[in-house]
Amino acid sequence: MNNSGYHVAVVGATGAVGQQMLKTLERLEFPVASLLPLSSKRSAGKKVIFKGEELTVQEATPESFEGIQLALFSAGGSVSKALAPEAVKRGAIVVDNTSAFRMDPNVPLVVPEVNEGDLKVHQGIIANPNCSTIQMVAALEPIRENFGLTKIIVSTYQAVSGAGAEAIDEMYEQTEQVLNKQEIKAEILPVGGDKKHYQIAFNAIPQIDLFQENGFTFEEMKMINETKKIMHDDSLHVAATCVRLPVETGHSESVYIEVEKEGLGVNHLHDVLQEAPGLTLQDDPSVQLYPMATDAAGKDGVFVGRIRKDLDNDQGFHLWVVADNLLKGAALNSVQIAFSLDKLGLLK
Ligand code: NAP
Ligand code: 3JN
Repeated sequence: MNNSGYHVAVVGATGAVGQQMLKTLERLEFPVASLLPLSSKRSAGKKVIFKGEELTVQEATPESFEGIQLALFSAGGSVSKALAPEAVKRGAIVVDNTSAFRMDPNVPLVVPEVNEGDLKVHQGIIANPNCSTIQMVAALEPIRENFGLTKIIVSTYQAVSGAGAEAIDEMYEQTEQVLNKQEIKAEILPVGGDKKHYQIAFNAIPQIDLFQENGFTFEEMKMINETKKIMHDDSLHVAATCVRLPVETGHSESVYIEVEKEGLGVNHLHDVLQEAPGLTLQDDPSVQLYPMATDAAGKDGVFVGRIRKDLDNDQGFHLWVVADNLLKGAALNSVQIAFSLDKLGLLK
């Protein structure tokens, strides 16, 4: 394809995230010498477009990674567990978009604006955090850095595209079924592997991923554990409630925080957020300016608004944080990790 750049494989190239990975590598002009799109047997032989060229999708096998320098994985945790070590064995660096390795102490869990330095010590696999975690830590890190952070309580309003291409189809099909007064078929959401499925059209489902023994869902536990790991603070109090909404793309979050510093005003938070890389402050109630999923969809970065000081706690603040879950929440963050690896001389 090209003599300069890296030999890159995208595992899950036919999926909702994988498709965005191809587009983001192209759009941000990551140096790609060759691109290998991989999927399951089902999609082998299909075509994907990269830089105007039709590429044939191949079934992912251990041998697929011969000669690959960078492998971006987003084909589910079981695929990553089986194939990421095979890619590493063959000399590739893996950026894994699943939860398979995120909490492994030998695996850096990275949002470049927050903890790029963690990339320096790795054993071949770098983990991309959960989408809901990424946008929250990107928004809170400048506050933590400047004013300290002791507590986070977050409620999410997550788009269906976070649950994959089939969940997007299910939302549109059910919307037509409701409007046409037909029987509603629910087969995917809230989570493929659970006993019951519920209507997402015109609904809000307070379950993302499977329930854990402590009553939190796995998505909620990902936000809690990943945030502490990325911010290097086990003593940080974090609680999460994750909810699925009938929005196609763009996760929104209502975030309550408590800071260490006393006597701050909203203006102090504005000042640090305005300067922060990858963040856009959209906060002006006088002109009804605040972030919304429909505006954030298709855009890079994280949008923050509705910042209020708590009425009872001097150290408490409320924020509204929105981002495209397939871009900053997944594909863009993975490609930014790849750029960071390149910049730090860690890609061979
Ligand atoms: P999706 O639209 O359902 O796509 C799944 C992709 O994985 C497809 O390309 C599929 O290929 C491929 N795949 C499935 N089984 C495979 C196998 N055995 N070997 C190789 N490829 C296989 O799902 P998605 O929304 O893109 O999400 C994919 C994964 O990314 C999720 O499971 C999750 O782990 C991760 N993810 C992470 C975030 C985040 O928060 N950072 C957000 C969303 C997703 P076929 O076309 O052959 O089926
Ligand atoms: O539901 C969302 O909005 C985000 C979903 C992420 C997701 C979906 C299936 C499996 C993940 C993830 O990245 O945390 C996983 C997983 O790998 O555990």
